[in-house]
Amino acid sequence: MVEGINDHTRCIVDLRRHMWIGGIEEDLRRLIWQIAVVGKYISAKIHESNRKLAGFKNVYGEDQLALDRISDDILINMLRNSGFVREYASEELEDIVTIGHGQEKYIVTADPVDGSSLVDTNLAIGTIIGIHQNSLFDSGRNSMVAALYITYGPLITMIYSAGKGVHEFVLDREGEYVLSEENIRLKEKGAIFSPGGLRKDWTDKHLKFINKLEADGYKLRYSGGLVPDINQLIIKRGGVFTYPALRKSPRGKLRLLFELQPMAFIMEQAGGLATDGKDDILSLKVTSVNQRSPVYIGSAAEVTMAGQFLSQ
Ligand code: FDP
Repeated sequence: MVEGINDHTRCIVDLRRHMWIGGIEEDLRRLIWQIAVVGKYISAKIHESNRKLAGFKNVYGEDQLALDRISDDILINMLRNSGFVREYASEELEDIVTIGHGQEKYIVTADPVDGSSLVDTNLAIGTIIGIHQNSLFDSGRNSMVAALYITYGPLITMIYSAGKGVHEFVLDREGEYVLSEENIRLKEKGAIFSPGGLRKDWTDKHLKFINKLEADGYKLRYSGGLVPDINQLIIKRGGVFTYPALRKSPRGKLRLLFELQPMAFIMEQAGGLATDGKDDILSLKVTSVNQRSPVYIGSAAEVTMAGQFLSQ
């Protein structure tokens, strides 16, 4: 528990106060706060969007929701005016964008609306943010200082880590992010698994790993949205999510900068692991904005076991 917060006052600890008490550096906590506020606007847009497609494609050739573009615009405008951000990279844009004067401390990566294929089904979706201090073309381990994600589900929740543990906040009816879980730590081993990709496209080694989880009685929990699927592991304190190398796409599906680095940062801070099957996600050097990677992320026992199956 953060020093100075006792059980009695816990329920009224909001995000700003939590970061201040936790000793997060001022600019960083103001930036995290501003991004969390953008989550409220994105949530409002989700309600307004009426689940309509905009009818054009993003840089990966996927149908792009008006919602994706609007959310990206809201985020970039806020960051441009924040005074803390010199560069912005988003899954919705082709290149890194300079938005500051060059002296600002941070670079932000964003997947403003992840899980867009779920919007029409009314399943949970999310926003994923990475905050870097150095260059994006480095490893996450060398450049990241914080990460957060917002889950838009029946409740709106925000999980952040600025390198001092993982903390969850719930957006309450007054529009305040209120602390709900502090210093979340995964167990060594969990009970659920979320396997991405089609079984027919998996490699034999990956298939054997999944067969082992099934034989050991792990429960299948896959929503098709990275944010709720990772959030499930964090809140349930363990298990594994994987989007592996596929026969036709050896780099898998998920994007290193926008999806995997932020989730790996949070997962490690919660005592879990995130690898590409061999190396830590945070140790992979980024060479392209669009870089993808296979991923095994979750509690230590399952991610380590995945590595053993893949190296056989
Ligand atoms: P989506 O295509 O709906 O945007 O990378 C995006 C992502 O969703 C992740 O949120 C999710 O984990 C993954 O793709 C789901 O992929 P599959 O549809 O292949 O299961």
